[in-house]
Amino acid sequence: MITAAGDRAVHFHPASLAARAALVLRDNDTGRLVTASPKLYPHMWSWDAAFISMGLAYLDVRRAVAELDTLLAAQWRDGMIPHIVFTQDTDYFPGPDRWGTDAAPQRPHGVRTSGICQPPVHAIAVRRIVEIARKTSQDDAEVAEAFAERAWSSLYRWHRWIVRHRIPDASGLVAIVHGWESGMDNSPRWDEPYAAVLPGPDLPPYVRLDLLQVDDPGERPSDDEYDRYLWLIEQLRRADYHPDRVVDTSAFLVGDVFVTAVFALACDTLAGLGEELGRNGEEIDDLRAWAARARAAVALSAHPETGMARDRDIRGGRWLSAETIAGFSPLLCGGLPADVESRLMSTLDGPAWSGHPDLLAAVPPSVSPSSPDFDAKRYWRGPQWPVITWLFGWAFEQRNWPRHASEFRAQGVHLVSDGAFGEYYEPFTGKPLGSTNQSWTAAVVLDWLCGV
Ligand code: 2M8
Repeated sequence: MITAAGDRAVHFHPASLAARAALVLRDNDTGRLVTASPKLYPHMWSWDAAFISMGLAYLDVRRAVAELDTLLAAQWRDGMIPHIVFTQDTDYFPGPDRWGTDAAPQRPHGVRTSGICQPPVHAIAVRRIVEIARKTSQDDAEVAEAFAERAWSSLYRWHRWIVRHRIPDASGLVAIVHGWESGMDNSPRWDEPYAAVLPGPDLPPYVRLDLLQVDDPGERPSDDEYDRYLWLIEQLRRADYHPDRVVDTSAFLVGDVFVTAVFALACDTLAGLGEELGRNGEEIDDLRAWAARARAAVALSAHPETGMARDRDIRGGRWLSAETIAGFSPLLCGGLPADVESRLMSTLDGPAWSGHPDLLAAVPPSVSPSSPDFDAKRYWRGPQWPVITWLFGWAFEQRNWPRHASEFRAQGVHLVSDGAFGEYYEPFTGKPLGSTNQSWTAAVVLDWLCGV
């Protein structure tokens, strides 16, 4: 097993860093799936699995494909890809019993899962696996293309589920019913909507296990936040996880600009893949139309001068404007007028974000250090996340901004060069926080260092 380094005086040479990243993925591999991290997250998470499969593709394309096959085997019968696929491990809370999804009629058979979803990055991973495989060998290319062929319809159904069940209001934004669906669990983006989530006296008691796995509870969400997370699960259970009833009854319903931008990117990516594979024209037209609508919704949410995108509290009927990385979502998917877009890019490069003079690595923190909400070590409230840096860098490549893409790659590598594969990093000291040997960090490091 690889021991985490995490000493900023140590800088691994790229070849050793890549070798260590490969070991992290191998050590976290249960055979059926790679857990999100060794202790804190001993199961498969949906968007982690997508990034992990990309990293695996550099090691073994068949193993990469198997990872996504495991995830897709857990797809719900209505099309939703669940946010957690559980292993037998009992060290994570809330586990499958607390979710109570065994009673949901549309659950998958033979596997236990949570009952919500996460950002739809999967088509991006499939695209990347095909690209990586095509550069390695004819055999790998055939394996990856055959997988893309069989995964395509499942991903189309997943995207259709989002359109049918998660675009509930005129903003056109993809809505989430739990902060965990955003992937950015305790971001200040959700402070206002969570303030309106009032846990009932009948919230069943529980014990947090996550705090046992970190050095400092200040790196994780607070107990108050956890009560709200658990209360929302209670509401989802009571709605039997029926997709429309959930949207009607959840105390938390927010149009998420980041998820919407990812959805736009993923729809276009899946459409492009479908064209290559000779798929049905109508489905490809659907995907292109969904991408255009999502891109327009992100642009519409943006502040007309700064270009910063805003989430929409659908329950509360108001726009939200916390200064977080999600504000830059229009840079992921496009859609802003050119002058506004270039202002937004300058803000990202500027002193409140990646250009802050005290950052160890010039990549954007999850919250601006100049915001009153900033907390340098608490999870999604300030630390830098390698996986988010990767996603922006990848999108910049797609958008034909190679200078920005390569700067994000170089600075991302600088951030993780201590070899600890932190889940997230304290932006000024570069201290790895949360879990070490986090699988998706190892995966994006492999793509940065071995990318084609
Ligand atoms: C974090 O979320 C889980 C809940 O889903 C948790 O805190 O217990 C988030 O960072 C999420 O984005 C990520 O997918 C997951 C596993 O890495 O951990």
